[in-house]
Amino acid sequence: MTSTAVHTTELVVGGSVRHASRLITEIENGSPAAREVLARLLPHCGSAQRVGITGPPGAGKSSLTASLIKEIRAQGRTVGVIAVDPSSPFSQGALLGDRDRMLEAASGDADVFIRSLAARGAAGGLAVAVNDVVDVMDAMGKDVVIVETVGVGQGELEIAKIAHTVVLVLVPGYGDALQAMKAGVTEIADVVAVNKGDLPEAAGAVEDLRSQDYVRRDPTADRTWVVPVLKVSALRREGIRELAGLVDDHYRFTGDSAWRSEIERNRRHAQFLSSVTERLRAELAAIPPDAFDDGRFSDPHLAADEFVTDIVRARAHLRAGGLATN
Ligand SMILES: Nc1nc2c(ncn2[C@@H]2O[C@H](COP(=O)(O)OP(=O)(O)OP(=O)(O)O)[C@@H](O)[C@H]2O)c(=O)[nH]1
Ligand SMILES: [Mg+2]
Repeated sequence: MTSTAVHTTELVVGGSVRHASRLITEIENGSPAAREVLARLLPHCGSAQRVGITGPPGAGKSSLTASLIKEIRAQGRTVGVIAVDPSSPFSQGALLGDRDRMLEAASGDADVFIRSLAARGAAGGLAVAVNDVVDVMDAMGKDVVIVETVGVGQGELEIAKIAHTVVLVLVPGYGDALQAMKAGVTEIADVVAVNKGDLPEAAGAVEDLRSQDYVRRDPTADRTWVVPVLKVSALRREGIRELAGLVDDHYRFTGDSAWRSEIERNRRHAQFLSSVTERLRAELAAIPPDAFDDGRFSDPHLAADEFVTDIVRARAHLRAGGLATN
């Protein structure tokens, strides 16, 4: 296995789409073999600019991503795209459409690598897979890695931990929904793109959003980033260059202080937590109903308390005495 892992690592770092695709499939299936390759890929990671594209269903995230791909390629930079499928089975058809649209943008271009990831199972599991696939594309040498995810609930918060820059895509005419989306602007947006700017209601939505100054605070220095609100139209390809420019501005801004290192550290921390959560979930699922025939399940909360305390105690024990021998 190890020699295969070394070989796969070399090929992926060399940019092989075929081997990267195969590895991503293994990651999706939760294969432990993929972990060995990922460990070897890590030293090759860290140069990709990670961009998150999120927003409500149908806001035009995929259309904007397609436009951004063209813009980034025109600048001579290479792109990886991860499209995280919405979990709703009703969007199956739309997903194929998404992919086709993006593939059209990338047609025949070896420097664009697009992968869809199925939002199977728990949110934690998805976060593990998305992060790992980001690392694969980073190690392949992609200059920019874009992650498109539907901004409903968990996905929206997770993308903020993965990306350097989160673009929140909103659309005019949402009414109350737009008000609800403002929470997302406050919490995660680094750049707001009001898409479908070709529609007459767009101007009002932009004005509404601009009337409040949304800021992100640099956790490492006394400075703030004022969240820009930009009107774009993926359909007419208007405002795309400006959008790409703002994403780069934000990326540079975080690079001008210790903020960037903070972002990297927070991402690895989140990745660690979701990896632990995912593995524990699998272990716990294997506990059968007759695991405690001593009747401990008669008070499930107490049983859980004892169980968790045991794990934490074992961990503390390891930390105290096990490190030197490890
Ligand atoms: N008028 C107008 N329509 C647009 C624009 N951008 C996208 N659309 C349309 O909006 C619909 C949804 O676009 P998508 O790009 O699939 O949106 P999405 O956010 O990726 O959708 P999901 O991934 O399903 O959440 C499609 O019918 C697009 O043609 C735009 O700038 N103007
Ligand atoms: Mg989409």
